[in-house]
Amino acid sequence: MEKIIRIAVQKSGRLSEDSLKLIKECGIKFYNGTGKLKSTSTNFPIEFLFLRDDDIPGYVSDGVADLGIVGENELVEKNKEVETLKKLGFSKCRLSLAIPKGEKYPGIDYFEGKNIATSYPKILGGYLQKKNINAEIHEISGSVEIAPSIGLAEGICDIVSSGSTLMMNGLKEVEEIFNSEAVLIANKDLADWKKEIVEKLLFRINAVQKGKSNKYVLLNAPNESLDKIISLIPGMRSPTILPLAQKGWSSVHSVISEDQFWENIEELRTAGAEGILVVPIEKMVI
Ligand code: PRT
Ligand code: ZN
Repeated sequence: MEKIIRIAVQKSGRLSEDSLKLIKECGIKFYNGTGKLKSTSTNFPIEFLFLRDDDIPGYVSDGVADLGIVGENELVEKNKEVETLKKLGFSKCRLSLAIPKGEKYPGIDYFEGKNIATSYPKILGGYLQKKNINAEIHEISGSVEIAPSIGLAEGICDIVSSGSTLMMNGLKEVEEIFNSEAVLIANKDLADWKKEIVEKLLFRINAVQKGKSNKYVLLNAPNESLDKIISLIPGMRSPTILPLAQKGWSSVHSVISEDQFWENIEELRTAGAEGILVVPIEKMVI
């Protein structure tokens, strides 16, 4: 038998594009024709299953797929036994309670004895129990936002990203109950040879993620301020210093996290840095 692992990714929806982008950035090539439900990589021992996101936690816990990429909201709601290997940083959203805009909201007690429509009965049920609120959970599978206006429920609990869907439906967000992003999940009983392939994949994902959160910085500086500048952008081991054609000046090359770059930019300029270039990094292995 050929030794390949299987990963379940969403076929089409909010997770698909970023999931496949991450895999491509890891240098993994595959054919993804429309309507295809399965595909094998041509340069990495991995096979893709394209599924509805609702089915991904179950396929991974049953071992039909070894890995999966799914939103934490779906994972927790489905309550399947899997291992979460890594947060992937995309498809960020929150699960929130919302009520009609015109209603006064005194606090979570508002929901006592009320009807709440949601596609996430488990997460909502757990939250209400923790808050000691007795409410009726009305499970529906879609278009949750219209439930109050058609008299189906007094409030809703749904995924919010920008908030514009709530606004368009005359609702306001009153409690954030769960934060979610895409995660890489794995079956709990992977064979050792599968774990080795998963490790290789994780190594690549880490290199891509590190690269994304860091930038390559090049700048020119007068030699007398080099010590100060090196202390501001110390880089991985230490920065590269190259002499400029103009005497008394050097070019400094280093790596810095994007956040730190913005924090240090003023100090760099005060120290005499000029001609500062910030360049994206594709992959980073330290
Ligand atoms: O067909 P399949 O079952 O695979 O897909 P799906 O329709 O169930 O899910 P899909 O593709 O809509 O979302 C997949 C995952 O993306 C979700 O499980 C979340 O983890 C994540 N995600 C991120 C979102 C959103 N952002 C999001 N905005 N999922 C849904 N929404 C919807 C939300 O339901 C609401 O209708 O967008 C609306 C709110 O968006 P805003 O920007 O108006 O607030
Ligand atoms: Zn779904």
